[in-house]
Amino acid sequence: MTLERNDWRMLSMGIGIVLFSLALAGILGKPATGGGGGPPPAGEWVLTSGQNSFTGTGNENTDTTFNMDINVTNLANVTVKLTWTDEPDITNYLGRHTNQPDELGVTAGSPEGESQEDFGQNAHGASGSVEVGFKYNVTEKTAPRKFKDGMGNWTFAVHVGACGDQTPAIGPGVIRTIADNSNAFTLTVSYSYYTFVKPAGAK
Ligand SMILES: [Ca+2]
Ligand SMILES: [Ca+2]
Repeated sequence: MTLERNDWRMLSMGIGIVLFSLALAGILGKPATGGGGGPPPAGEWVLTSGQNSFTGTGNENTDTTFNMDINVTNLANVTVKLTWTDEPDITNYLGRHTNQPDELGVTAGSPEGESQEDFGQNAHGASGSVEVGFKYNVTEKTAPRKFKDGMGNWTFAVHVGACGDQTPAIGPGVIRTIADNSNAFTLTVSYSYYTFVKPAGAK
């Protein structure tokens, strides 16, 4: 009788130990991210982004220039986007006018002297935008070579071209045209590059 009770106790204790061991293995055996149970990686090359914006107002047929340094290695791409919104239609005591579209453009020059430009018109009553982009051959695999393409001083010129005037809705000669001689704009320079990120807690 005593022996049987001890057997049951030993058996349930054994099962308990096995269950506890399995639970422990489940916790400890969880593989590190991407490690498959091996040692955790020392770090990885991650695509990181940066951005800078310029605002201004340009008169008709003038250029406004900006420049900025991009001091990172492994530059993957640079996107330069110009946006603007033409002034709203004017309605005065002489009647309603329609603000005809403006033409704006941007020229972007890389430190290596590569240049790209784009021009466009806004649709009536809507904002306009033009964009140019530069791409560089770098991936997370080649990033350890620390490419310097695109690193350095970039130049940007915003062109405000022909600005369509506020024309009267019922025809010229009856109501005078109101001149539109300028426009405000925003130039946004966005770029991405590979940077080495160590795992949390690593030295
Ligand atoms: Ca206009
Ligand atoms: Ca305008």
